[in-house]
Amino acid sequence: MNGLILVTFPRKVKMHFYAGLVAMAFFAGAPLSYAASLSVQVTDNAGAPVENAAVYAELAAGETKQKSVHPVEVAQIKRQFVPLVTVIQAGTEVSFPNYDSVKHHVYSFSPAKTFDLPLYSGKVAQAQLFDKVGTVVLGCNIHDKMVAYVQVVNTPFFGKTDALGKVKLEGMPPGKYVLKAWHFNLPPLEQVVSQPITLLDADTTASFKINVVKKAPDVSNSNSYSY
Ligand SMILES: [Cu+2]
Repeated sequence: MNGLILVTFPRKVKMHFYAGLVAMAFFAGAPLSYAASLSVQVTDNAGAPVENAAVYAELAAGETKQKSVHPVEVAQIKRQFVPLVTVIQAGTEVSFPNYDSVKHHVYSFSPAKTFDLPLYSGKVAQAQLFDKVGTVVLGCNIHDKMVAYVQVVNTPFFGKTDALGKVKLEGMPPGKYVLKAWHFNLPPLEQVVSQPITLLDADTTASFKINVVKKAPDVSNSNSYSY
């Protein structure tokens, strides 16, 4: 209803009304159709940007009804999983197409999703439904160095940081959230860090400084087979 009123105001006037109406609607608990965004910066303790952090905002009041469960792919290219990190909402199907000439055998022992796709080529492996929240670590039985991560979250508002440690979550209704960040190089018992955040307008920013342990780049290939 408020949205219909807003479109009739000139832009500058609209901005002032917008903030007020958003706050009113937010505190009245009215359904909202506004789309705010949240820009998040993730750095390590030294201030360096952290890439491939999963960042997601859960509504503080509980589960959102919105869904973002478009099927995604974790491919195998040149004996690596691509991408290294995937963030999805619970209920998403993930397929594992193999673009290599060698076969792969993709598996996970993680409680959030345990599965096994015996040796295959091409796109024949059946898509898997990821319906539980948690971290899923993917491996390949043939190539020990292959690893990838799927962070399954309980919200449609998610993303992962780029090389500058930045990510923008969009299409969010104003409200109270718990903003979370996950990274595979965080110590095992603190892999998810969180902070409360309130979205009242379109330009909210937040930052995380996380305690990642940088692993040395692994250039050795001695454990992988050549078939
Ligand atoms: Cu493999």
